[in-house]
Amino acid sequence: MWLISKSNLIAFDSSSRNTWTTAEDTCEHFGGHLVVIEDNDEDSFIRMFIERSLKLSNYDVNERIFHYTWIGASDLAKEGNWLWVTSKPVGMYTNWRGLGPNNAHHGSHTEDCMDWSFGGWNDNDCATNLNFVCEIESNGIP
Ligand SMILES: [Ca+2]
Ligand SMILES: [Ca+2]
Repeated sequence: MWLISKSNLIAFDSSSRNTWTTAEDTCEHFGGHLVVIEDNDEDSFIRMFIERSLKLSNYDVNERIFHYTWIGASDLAKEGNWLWVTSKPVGMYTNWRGLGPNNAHHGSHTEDCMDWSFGGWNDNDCATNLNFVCEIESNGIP
């Protein structure tokens, strides 16, 4: 499913789950990147977009609070230093859920990749297979 947001294209495929790095590679394959959310308007748009996509695919929206989706930020380069895939720092606008990133350990992994849910953003294990949202900026469309 593709939608226009502020002249950018947004895509979400509820049937496809990947690790964060594979998700980013997939978005780049289409000339974009994992979605970057820089203000409340964009966050609201993504919420509406994911909700609509899930409904179209008959996902049980009652379970939506548990539905985590990769978006384009990580602290892979330096722990605690959250950057969007566009290299801009995360910080002007944030919507962390709970107390924010906790870098919780799952086995040998830490949490360095950002997921989005209806409850807000979270740091998650980058190797987790999640749905993801791509964004193609309008100047990236051939
Ligand atoms: Ca981390
Ligand atoms: Ca976490």
